Amino acid sequence: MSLQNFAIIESTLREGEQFAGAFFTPDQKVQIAEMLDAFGVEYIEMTSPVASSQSFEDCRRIARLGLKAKTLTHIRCRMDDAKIALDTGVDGIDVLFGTSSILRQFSHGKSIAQIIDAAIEVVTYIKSQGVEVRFSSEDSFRSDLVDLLMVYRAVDELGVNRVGIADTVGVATPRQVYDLVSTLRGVVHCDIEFHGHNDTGCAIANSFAALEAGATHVDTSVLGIGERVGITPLGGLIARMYTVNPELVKSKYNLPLLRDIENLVADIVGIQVPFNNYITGYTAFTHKAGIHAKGILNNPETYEILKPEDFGLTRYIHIAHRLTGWNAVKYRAEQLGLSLTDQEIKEATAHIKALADIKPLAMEDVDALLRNWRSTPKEELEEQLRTGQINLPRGETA
Ligand code: HCA
Ligand code: CU
Repeated sequence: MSLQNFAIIESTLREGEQFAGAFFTPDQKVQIAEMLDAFGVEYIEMTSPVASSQSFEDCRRIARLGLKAKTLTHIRCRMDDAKIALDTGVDGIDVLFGTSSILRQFSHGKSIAQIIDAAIEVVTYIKSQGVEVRFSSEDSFRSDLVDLLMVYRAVDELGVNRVGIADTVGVATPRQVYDLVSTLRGVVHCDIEFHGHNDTGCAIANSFAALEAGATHVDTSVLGIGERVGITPLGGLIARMYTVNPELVKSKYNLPLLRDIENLVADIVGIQVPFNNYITGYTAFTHKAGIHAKGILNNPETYEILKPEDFGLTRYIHIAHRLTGWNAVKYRAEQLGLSLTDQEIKEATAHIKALADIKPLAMEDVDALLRNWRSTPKEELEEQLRTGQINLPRGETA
């Protein structure tokens, strides 16, 4: 059910600020918030206003922009934090408390009863001020299940909008997430949010499992930036959800903006978009092996589950290598406006493969070869290859 009705809590301006390389100026924060809003995320979460005076100012400024997205900030379960958060004018407040025994022992030193008391005070107060409130338990997967459910039930009875499950250390598996969210679904009436770290590469799968089990909200950040290796990446979650219901995802989000948002954030925090990034990595729509290229040319769905055009992107068929096939070479010749016979294409393909066995080829080399194929005697090319002199026709180099 939630797979058809989910919301993104975009936390680049909160979790993302915890990324080692992140420093956002006030104007950059506004720029990121506006782009995320134009993309269509339902919520934008910002660093606690208690963190610093600039954090307070930035939070207040973004809360006043009049974005379509709801603005949230993130605080500890304390009355003084809650009062400051309310002064920023955000639409909602995400409250966090650690329930695991390790955090209770080594971090805040509170018992479960004390946690519930603090939650009652803070949640009741925030609710009385008419803003949304979420209560989340840090390190949920290393918390005792009975403790966790007691806390969630207590805050649900107070009328929180959401409870949150946080895989703070990235330890959970999709099955564990599914089980915990399913159990929680039977205990609380409110919405359920999932926040997952990616230390073992499970963040997207875990978020998806949470939604399958009845969660309603997923936290993301652009390119997944956050504490350590970060959390569920926005683009990766979008790719996952698109495969379930492309029309829904296209109607909710302005997909062609994804690449611009990623480039903006990558630039600000000084990283590259990975080559194999979901959707926008530079090889995400590149097809190489002859069999793949042939399939794609006949029907892109043979090897693509995402349509590049839905994201404002184009596919690329890579033919300058020894795994290529003549269908792909023919397609390229047609793109170049050349009218070679199938026999000529097959010969040219054999030649490309022979050259590519010796050294890497560039696309320009192949294009030059195709353009000159008929005008260059075959024997001459064979001679060049035989003598190890692999310069291409017209002085092009291979
Ligand atoms: C942290 C906090 C948090 C909070 C998640 C949430 C986490 O930095 O430890 O509020 O849902 O991962 O637990 O990011
Ligand atoms: Cu986190």
